[in-house]
Amino acid sequence: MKQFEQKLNDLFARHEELITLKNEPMEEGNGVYTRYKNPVLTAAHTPVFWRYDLNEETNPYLMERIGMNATMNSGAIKWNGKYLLVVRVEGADRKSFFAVAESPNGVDNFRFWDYPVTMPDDVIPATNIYDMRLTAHEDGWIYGIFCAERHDDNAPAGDLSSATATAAIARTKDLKNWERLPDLKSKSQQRNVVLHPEFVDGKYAFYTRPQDGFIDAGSGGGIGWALVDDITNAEVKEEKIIDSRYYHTIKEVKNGEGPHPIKTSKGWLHLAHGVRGCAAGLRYVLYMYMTSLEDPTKLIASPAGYFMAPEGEERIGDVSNVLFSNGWIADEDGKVFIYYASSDTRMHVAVSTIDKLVDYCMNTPQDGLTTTASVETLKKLIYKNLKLMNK
Ligand code: BGC
Ligand code: BMA
Repeated sequence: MKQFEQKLNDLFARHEELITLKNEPMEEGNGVYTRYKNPVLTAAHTPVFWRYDLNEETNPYLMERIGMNATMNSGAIKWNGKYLLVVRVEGADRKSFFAVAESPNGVDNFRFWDYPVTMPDDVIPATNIYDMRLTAHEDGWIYGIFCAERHDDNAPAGDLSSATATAAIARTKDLKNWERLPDLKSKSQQRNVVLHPEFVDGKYAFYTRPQDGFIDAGSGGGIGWALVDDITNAEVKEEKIIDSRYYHTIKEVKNGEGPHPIKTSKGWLHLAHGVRGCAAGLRYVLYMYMTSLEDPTKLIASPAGYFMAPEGEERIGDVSNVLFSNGWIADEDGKVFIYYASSDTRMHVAVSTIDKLVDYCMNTPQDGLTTTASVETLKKLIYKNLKLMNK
């Protein structure tokens, strides 16, 4: 066999080995969820034919031509019996794009569809798009809400970093052909906007995240809620904060809705991210909360602290100390696949059940917001346990 052909075969064989690797649950855990051992997607999982020119005449050294940097913050949906992620793939050029990866079981064997998503532009094209939340809405469409980022042209000359964030809206029936609707109009910048799956009072309902600037949530008090009459010309008129930020918590600096909440008999189950600042930069962790079925703006459970935080290799990456999730899948049998990215670099899965997650939300003590309150909460549990242990 010619050398080029041999190298090509090796490349495909190694890739195939990587993407068909069987994933295993990790043994030790806290009982709430089970992490899986291998990341479900990394940049190396992207197809060989995205990265290499396979023609010997135009690529005699068989070198990578288009580098892929990361696979992260993915929307998720179960579709035709398959577990689909709409992945935020980031090229070596720092542009993110969406691409669908499909798995037969939700934990391994994720394979990218041949082509990335061609997302139509809004009137003012964005420079970068990322972090899609998928919602199969009761109106019959699958919506993708994502962040569209543009350079802030009001910034002083030479400032090439100031940007604006808006919530972009697109919809599809097949996850291949996307119809772009106008970006969500809002007084403030928006990131982490999510569409609620049901109509509320006959309107579309959005989880929002008002923010003063591109990075700063500032006076934006937390995760908001807004009703919208017309999805084809969506505008936030009134915004109500439903999950607030607090001093000295894991969501002191920012918080944002993850994927859309899961409907359970006890209420809407939410996964979100919380951010605090420290000497090492921003630390992103995942947390949960629940809202009422009768009034989805009413908080009914708010377990203290984080639900998941970066561990081991998860801590390290392009933006270290970050866990971020914008996708999960609740299966028919009550199992929940939580897809999360670590450090803006790779995708992982953790598995739990609706019952366990509801139990976690309802029975994890709330944050008393002071050391004194936390110690009192701890003492109550110790006292109960010691009595049980006859001590
Ligand atoms: C990045 C996002 C990040 C945002 C705020 C964007 O330019 O692409 O990953 O969340 O900035 O830091
Ligand atoms: C953002 C998010 C994510 C990202 C995180 C950390 O604000 O929207 O895109 O994972 O920062 O960089």
